[in-house]
Amino acid sequence: MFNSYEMTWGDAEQYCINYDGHLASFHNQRQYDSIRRFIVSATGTNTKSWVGGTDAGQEGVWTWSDGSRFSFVPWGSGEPNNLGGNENCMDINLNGQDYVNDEACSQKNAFVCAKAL
Ligand SMILES: [Ca+2]
Ligand SMILES: [Ca+2]
Repeated sequence: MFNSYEMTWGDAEQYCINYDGHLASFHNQRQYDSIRRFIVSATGTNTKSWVGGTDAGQEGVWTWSDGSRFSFVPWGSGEPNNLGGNENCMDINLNGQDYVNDEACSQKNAFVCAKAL
């Protein structure tokens, strides 16, 4: 499910939980590509969106909010850079590009939820 209403990462995750899901995770290129295609189909463009990655628990240790194992992530060049010591949440499509970034969790973005199967 794509939601274009912009929320902080925490509010977005809570929104997804209210619909029996979590922010989306991906574990290989195919899943990553399919999330990006889904965003394009929903918005007509590569809208910057939260997904479920976070290192808020321990800096540099990334986890998925759905509890799945953290493995494949095609980070953008130089990411994650924890800019300002305060980037603990993952978004994709930075500047409309194929780019995975760590971002300040307080930023408000559109987001993608995925329902647990
Ligand atoms: Ca961080
Ligand atoms: Ca970053």
